[in-house]
Amino acid sequence: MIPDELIEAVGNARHVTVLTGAGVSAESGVPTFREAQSGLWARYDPMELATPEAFAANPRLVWDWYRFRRELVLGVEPNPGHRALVELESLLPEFTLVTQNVDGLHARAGSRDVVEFHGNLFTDRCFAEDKVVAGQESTQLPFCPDCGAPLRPGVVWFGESIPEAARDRAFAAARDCDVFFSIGTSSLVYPAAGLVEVARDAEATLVEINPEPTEIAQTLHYALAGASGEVLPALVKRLKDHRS
Ligand code: BJW
Repeated sequence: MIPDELIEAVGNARHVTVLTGAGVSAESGVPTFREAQSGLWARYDPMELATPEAFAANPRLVWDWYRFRRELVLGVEPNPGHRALVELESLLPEFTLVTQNVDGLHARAGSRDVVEFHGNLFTDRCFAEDKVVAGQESTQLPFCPDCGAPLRPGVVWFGESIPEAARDRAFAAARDCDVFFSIGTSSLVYPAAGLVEVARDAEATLVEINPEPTEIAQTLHYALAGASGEVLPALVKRLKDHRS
């Protein structure tokens, strides 16, 4: 299932860059962004809740959704895919992990330096001044202690810019790598979906891991059709066998 040539390419790589998406957390029990929501949230489309317009129109609804998700994530654990990425990092000279996920599960698994492209579910930001503020858990609508404006979750919504430091690091890592992995993402949301094109221009080996090959799969060097919690541990094992 994993070709020898790919193991050689990863084994000989100077710098590997990995982009992860919601699929990597699916096996922990965190629903992906584009699968239908269940229970209380079944009638809401995440694409319509994750916008500044939705927050301005109904902050209570949007906060209820994010508080529900905070609780959900606090009740789950990193899975073998997250843990395999920690091990992969330790086997390579240079490794950059960029995630679109806001759930913090890579860090909880032990990844030391995660580029959080779409922010973090557990931080709060001031809706007026856009700065991160120490949030306080509350059932009320939280307000900025400095200016009194509403606080909002510290994530990146549609139509908003990617935090500059994360964007710069992610694009530099895509430009600099010799193997680029796109794992558990539908590759539909930009600018994250543009990283693979930057890596292509840099002549990196391009790899996707996804049980449902995406629209870009055919344009990549390798599309490994499977769950990240199965394919990544197998890849790490093959890499270690190859080295011994
Ligand atoms: C498994 C699995 C298993 C299942 N193992 N895999 C250029 C062209 C067109 C549009 C744009 C463009 N540039 C910008 C835009 C607009 C917009 C955009 O991209 N829209 C598209 C929908 C077309 N982008 C933006 O607005 C961005 N801002 C920006 O560019 O600012 C400047 C600008 C603004 C306006 C116009 C032009 C420029 C910001 C994007 C922010 C995205 N934010 C969200 C919400 C975060 C907060 C939250 O979580 O609530 O980020 S949206 C959502 O999508 C979330 C995710 O990080 C992101 C990506 O989703 P992901 O991770 O790919 O998840 P899914 O669910 O889509 O896919 C899961 C995959 O896993 C599937 O493929 C499964 O098969 C797979 N899977 N089980 C492995 N076990």
